[in-house]
Amino acid sequence: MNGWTGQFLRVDLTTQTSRVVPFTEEFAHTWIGGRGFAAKILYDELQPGIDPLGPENKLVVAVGPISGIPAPNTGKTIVAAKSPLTNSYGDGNLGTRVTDNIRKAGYDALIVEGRAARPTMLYIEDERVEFLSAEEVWGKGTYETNDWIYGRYGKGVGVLNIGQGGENMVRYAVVRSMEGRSGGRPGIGAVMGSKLLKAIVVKGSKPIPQAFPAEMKALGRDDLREVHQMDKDAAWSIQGTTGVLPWCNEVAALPVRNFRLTHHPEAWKVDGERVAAARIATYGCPNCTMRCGIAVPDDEGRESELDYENVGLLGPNLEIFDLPQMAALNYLCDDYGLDTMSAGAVMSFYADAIDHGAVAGDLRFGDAAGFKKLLTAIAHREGEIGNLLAEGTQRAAQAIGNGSEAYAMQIKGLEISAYNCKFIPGMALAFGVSPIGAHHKESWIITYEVKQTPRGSYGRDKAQKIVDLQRIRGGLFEAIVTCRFPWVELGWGVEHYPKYFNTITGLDWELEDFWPYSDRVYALMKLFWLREHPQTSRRDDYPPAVWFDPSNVDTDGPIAGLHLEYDKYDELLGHYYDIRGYDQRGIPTRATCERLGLAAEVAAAEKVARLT
Ligand code: PTT
Ligand code: SF4
Repeated sequence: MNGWTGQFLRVDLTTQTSRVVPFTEEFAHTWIGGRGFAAKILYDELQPGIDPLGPENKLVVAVGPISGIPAPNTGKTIVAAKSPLTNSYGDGNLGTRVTDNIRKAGYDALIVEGRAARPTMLYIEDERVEFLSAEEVWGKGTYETNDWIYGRYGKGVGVLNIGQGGENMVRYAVVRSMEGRSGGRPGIGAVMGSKLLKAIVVKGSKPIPQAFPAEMKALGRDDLREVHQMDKDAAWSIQGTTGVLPWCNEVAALPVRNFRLTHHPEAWKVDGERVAAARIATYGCPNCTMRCGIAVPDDEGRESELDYENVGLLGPNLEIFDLPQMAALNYLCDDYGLDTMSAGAVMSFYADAIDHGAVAGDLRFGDAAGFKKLLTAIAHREGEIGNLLAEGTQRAAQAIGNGSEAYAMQIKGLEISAYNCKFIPGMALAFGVSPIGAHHKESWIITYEVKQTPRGSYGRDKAQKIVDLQRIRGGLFEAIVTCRFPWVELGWGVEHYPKYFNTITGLDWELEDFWPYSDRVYALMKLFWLREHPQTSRRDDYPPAVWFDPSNVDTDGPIAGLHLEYDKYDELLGHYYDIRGYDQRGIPTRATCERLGLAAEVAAAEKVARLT
């Protein structure tokens, strides 16, 4: 089968056994790879209601047909499981040398089941699968663990590992790879920890099956060169994603003080220019010339790799405007293997709850030393507060009560990315309808909305734009599994990707042929949600109450006095459901599911939940 190895590797940590599972061409063409494979496997194999941190949960590591092929930015891999934060399908996409190694080892996905009896490192080299002791690095951070693995196997192997956050099952622990990549915001690192799986190491030696390898080699080489030139012209990788911060500040979209404020006069102190000036190293994923991982020294001189999301949520949102201090929080998240975004959001929520008198405490916004101590307590689940905040913002707010749910900045259990949507209705909706919780990755409509439309409008065009972007971002890129940044940041045409896909698989797909696939996988993620949350309503697709609150409006700047409106948001949500063919609870109708080839999946959902 060209383009796919045609095989998964199923590994059982409880019995320390493994077996190769073949899949059909029809399966490959229906689910393509990456997120499609992961969502389908988890939907079929997990019983509804299982504990995401129990041995019944499964970890899926999946690549797509383009992953690992020398072409622009193809070094990405999906890590997925039932999320401990959302209790539904969760995944993340990280740059790693696992990507090409797993395909060269002969697999398109790993399915890891059960729970090891003691801390374990899984070693996979082609057909060889070993269950090795990881006791020596259990309790250690991700940097030391990574070095320990490189010391044994060299730097060419693919590594996925967790830190103390994952070991202690902090619900927003991530999976780490290479020197600075992280993925799996919805707690995929915690799932690894629950299985006592400290690391996965993959090494492969076989060629990746391709229909036209010589043509792909030439195409990939030429396109890598072109993207590199575009990147140099745009000077994009000098600031990486941190370059967007001044714009967010200027248009009042920055999260400041637990999203209370939307801009701050000191924000420039942690912006892209300051990050570029402090840069001491640059990192990138495999097969990437854009190299957006900009590292700066933290307050102890340690390399800390920054992105806009990390800066936004660990800097302004905690009112920390000192770059080395903020970089120290980022470094700790990376070493403990905690999601920077959720960690920043949960700490800002706690400081806000203290501020409001909802809970007693002496932590204040701006107290970098206090936040550092708190992060360490969270990663180790130390003390009542460390343990509580390790549960994530939604659960912490439920425990604290006293009205704190209104400013718990999460949707469906996942903390909101660093875009303050107090008066950006389309982006608020994009967060609201993201099937994995409030992640910007599914549909980043904010620039279209702020630059090209009346910002406060709630027109159907915005719902349509969200669907269009979801099809490309959450659909196409997460299925073929490549980085979307050449397209997002440099304008590298999305039509290049079917070209790679066809050269590798020998198929003849147009761009539009990917949309039914994208719609299928979005509908499946929603059915997953429904099976786990049978009482779901459209309220699950709403952002936090503070964005609608007239007493929470800005008093100055471009959106002074403005806020979201419930009835208009609800109408926009209705448009989204309508375009997608979902009912008014936000669930795909039976007719929609059947049209997308999901008849069996709907039947499975109907066993536990009512469809219209
Ligand atoms: C991603 C999320 C993001 S999205 C960021 S910054 W971004 C945060 N990065 C973290 C980090 O770093 N350390 C840490 N301990 N936690 C972190 N949490 C946050 O995780 C990432 C890049 C980025 S940087 C983005 S937008 C793009 N995301 C892509 C995507 O989702 N799909 C895709 N096909 N291509 C993408 N390209 C870009 O990749 P999650 P990475 Mg990450 C240190 O994984 O779970 O999706 O969360 O993967 O390899 O580090 O690349 O301004
Ligand atoms: Fe990785 Fe950044 Fe390159 Fe994308 S642009 S592949 S995230 S280094």
